[in-house]
This record gives sequence, structure tokens and C-alpha cells, in this order.
Amino acid sequence: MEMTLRWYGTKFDTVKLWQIRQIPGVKGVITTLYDKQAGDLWTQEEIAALKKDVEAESLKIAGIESVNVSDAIKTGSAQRDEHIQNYIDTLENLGKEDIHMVCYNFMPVFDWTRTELARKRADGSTVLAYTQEAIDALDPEKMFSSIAGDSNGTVMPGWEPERMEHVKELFELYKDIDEEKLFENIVYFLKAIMPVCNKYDIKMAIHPDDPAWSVFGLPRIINNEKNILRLMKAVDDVHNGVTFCSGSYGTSLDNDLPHMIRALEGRIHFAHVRNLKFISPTNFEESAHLSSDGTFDMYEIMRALYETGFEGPIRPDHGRMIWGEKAMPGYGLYDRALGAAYLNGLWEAIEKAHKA
Ligand code: DNO
Repeated sequence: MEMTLRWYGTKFDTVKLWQIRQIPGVKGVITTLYDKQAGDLWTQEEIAALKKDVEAESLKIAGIESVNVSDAIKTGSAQRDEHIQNYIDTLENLGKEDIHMVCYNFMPVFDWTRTELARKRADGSTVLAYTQEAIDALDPEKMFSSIAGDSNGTVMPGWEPERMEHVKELFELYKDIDEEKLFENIVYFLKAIMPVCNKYDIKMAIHPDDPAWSVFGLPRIINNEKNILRLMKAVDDVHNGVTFCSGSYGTSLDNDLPHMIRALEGRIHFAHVRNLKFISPTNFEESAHLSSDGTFDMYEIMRALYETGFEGPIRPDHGRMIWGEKAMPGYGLYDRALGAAYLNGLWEAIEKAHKA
């Protein structure tokens, strides 16, 4: 595995590349052109400029998170083929710049959903949290404004104000889209992009739906072992792969995370590893990475990755907000750096035990 940190670019991130470089074992970042809208084309020049910024600090781009997929592609509406062509051209430009891993998601309307961005824990840290009761009491069109105030002035991934202004129309677009239709549309999309992925050896890594069940009646298809394996089979090419996000699949206590990792052997191209603390099955908060601070056995998750020969980038995921830091919720420096150090420690121990 290759330890990395997510970085949103000079213009958007409170965390600096020189700080990332000082985290032990981190040599690469996972980044993006954060101001691109889904459906846009990324030019080779824009990608080269991003690469230059990263390499100037002696880091490398380990992959892109995300090249977002437009709602036209997800719903199969009029602009679908135009957006797919832009996606193919973007992949081509990434390939020419020697970038070989792209994370994306196929969630309708909202990317990940949390109901609180700053729930206070007993130690005074704050974390992102979710309760089903809060969702059930909420008008989906108000979802954005209900959380925007807690985002420390940052733009949250998947919650771009430009998109959220049209949230009503977005819901309208999905009115006839059920899970089967959404599945057909993702297969159509993947089949169209596989040739360029093969040409440049670009590994596509789909991020799971978070939480792993339907919110606001919208369909969810990337949420458990059966469904993700179905997608792997439907487009049976190694370039059609997975971002294994423990904190997203883990929202459903029915998902056996180490078992899923083993079932996906060879198809996991990227890993987000973080922990959750459950108060009830539908009320959880994002804890520190350490096993004993949350619900998951992080050792077993890392061991399953190790034993299935995982070689891709891995990143600590959402961290707590600690030590007075002001940053994008989940994406401060301090707790993610602690997470990276902890995951590196687990990996070293697992590796040495295997070699002994
Ligand atoms: C949340 C992230 C997601 C993820 C996208 C991938 O913090 O893990 O926003 O980047 O779903 O496209």
C-alpha cells in the first residue's frame, strides 16, 4: 500500500502540501480540480498545472478523487453522451499525465450525507455524525442549508452550492430512476469508458454510497457485498474497481468489512480507512481511527487488505476536529495525520508478523 492524504488544491484546502509531506510515510496526495463541475472536461494543461504544484513540494499525485459523474450520466438524460465523451477525454488527459487511479461515485443528488458536521464528543473534539431521525424530520431541499453553517467557511465535497441551488430539479430528474435503472446507467457508463481506461491503465475506483441505505427515497446501489460484486461482474475488467471505504460500507452493521475486502480481492484500487462509533444502528458518529475509540476492528480491516495483496493508495479518512484547528469538517490536518501514523503502525506490524 501507499499511504496518502487527500488534498483539495492550493485554492481550497486549509492544509498545505509542506505539512502533508511531514507526515511519516506520506509520499503522495489524492487530489482533484475542485472547481470543476460534473460533466466538465479537464484539459491536459490544467492537470499538468496541478501536478506541478504537487511535485514542487516533493510529493506525487497518487490518484484523483474525484472526477465526478454528472446527474445526466446517472439518470441517462439528454446530455449523457456529451458528458461521457468529456469524461473519456478527461481520462485520456489524466493518462497522458501519468495518473492511473480515479475515484468517483454514483450516488443520486447528494454525495455522502451527514446530519451534523460538528457533534461534540466527551473529549471536546468535534466529529461528523448521522441520525436517521434527523433525516426523517428534514425536507431534502433544506439539507444543504441545514449543514452549510457548520462547514467552517469551506465548500464540502459533493455539496457544491452551485449544485445545491438546483436541488429541486435534481430530485425531479431522479423521479423515474429506480435501483435497476441506476444500475443499467452505471453499466452503460463503465462500458463506454473501459477502452480509454485500458489504453492508459487507469483504474476506476467506485466509492460506496454513504450511508449504505436509501435517503430521501433516492435509489442506492453501491452499498453491500452482493451489489458491489454484481457491478464487478457486469463489467468484468480489472479497470472497473473499487474504493473500499470502511466508514461508508461500515454505516450498515450488516456489512462484514474484512469479508468484503477478501471477496473483492484484486478489484480494490483505493482504500479509505476510518472508524465509526455507533450509538444505535442508525445513529453513529465518526470516531478517531483507533479500534478502541469506535466500533470497527481496524486491525482486521488492515489485515484483510494486506492479505489480499492490496498495493494501491490508502488514506486516513475523515478525522475529528482537534487542537483548535479550523478546517473543512473531516479534513483537518491533525487527526488525519494521527490516523495515517496509526494505520502505518498497523501495517508494519501485520507485515512483520507475516514475514516472521
Ligand atoms: C467524503 C468523500 C466522498 C468521496 C466521493 C467520491 O468525504 O469520501 O465525498 O470523495 O463520494 O466520489
